[in-house]
Amino acid sequence: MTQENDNIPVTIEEIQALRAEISLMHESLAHDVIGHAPLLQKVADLFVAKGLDKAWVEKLLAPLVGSSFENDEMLLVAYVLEELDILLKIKDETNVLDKKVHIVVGATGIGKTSLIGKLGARYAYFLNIPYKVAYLNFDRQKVGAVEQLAHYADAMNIPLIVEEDLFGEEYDVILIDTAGSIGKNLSELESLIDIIQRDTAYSVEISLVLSATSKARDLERIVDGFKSFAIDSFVFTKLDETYDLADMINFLIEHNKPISYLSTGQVIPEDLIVASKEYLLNQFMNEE
Ligand SMILES: Nc1nc2c(ncn2[C@@H]2O[C@H](COP(=O)(O)OP(=O)(O)OP(=O)(O)O)[C@@H](O)[C@H]2O)c(=O)[nH]1
Ligand SMILES: [Mg+2]
Repeated sequence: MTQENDNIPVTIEEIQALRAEISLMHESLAHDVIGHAPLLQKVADLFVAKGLDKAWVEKLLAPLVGSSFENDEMLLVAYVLEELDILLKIKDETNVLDKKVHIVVGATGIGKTSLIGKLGARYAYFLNIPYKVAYLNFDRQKVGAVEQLAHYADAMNIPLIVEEDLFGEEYDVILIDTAGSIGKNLSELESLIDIIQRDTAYSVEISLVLSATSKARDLERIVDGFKSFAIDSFVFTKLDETYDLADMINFLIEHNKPISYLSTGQVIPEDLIVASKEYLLNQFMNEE
């Protein structure tokens, strides 16, 4: 290589292409290495059969060839679980010391309004401190959308407020329900968020609701559809409808964002749990 060549500026695209190439080489190397270590191969196969991303598992296990772990199956399984435990992020249920507006977004029929119903009851009645909670409906498209939330509001004695009430700052937690197909209301919701942040004392938290029954590519498509929002946490619903949490776990690892709640059924307010690594990993390992 001449001196001149050394000075040619490298573009971002070239660096990205090199990275991708190195990553591919790394993957195939990991695959070869594991292929020569029967027990590592067995443990890799176990997790791949459970649905974890093959390249991810192989890259994780390959460096253990020749280590003291190599001949201990239980240790190898524990090692992968430990890594998952590190990578999964949980959003602690914050003490609502500051006033909070919690906006729930997500695809149609995923369980947003049910979640709002459950969260309202939780904050108002089931925590150490009874928070002053209100519901607000931002679903301007679906006929009957207000009625569903109004029904929960009625049943749980939680007020259903309108946007102007945000300025009264009377509540600790305001839960905002949105339309599944935010579509043309996207900019309206964005400007509501701006107004809340600028003109009220509330902080804004946004959760993207996803279904544990959705396939990997659906999850990607949905998260992409909501990328203009600063998503604070994911909520997964319909955990009662599937035993296979692999797509969800791969997704959480890939996106490196915390999960806050899990919805485990249709019963309001009971079928809601605060997300935990123990629960997710137990479910993942004990699928049947
Ligand atoms: N099995 C199961 N069903 C659920 C769960 N959460 C919600 N559902 C059901 O899913 C259906 C849709 O729930 P909604 O809460 O109305 O969903 P949504 O996202 O508000 O729907 P849109 O407003 O139409 O976008 C209802 O029949 C709920 O009872 C869950 O965790 N498990
Ligand atoms: Mg709804």
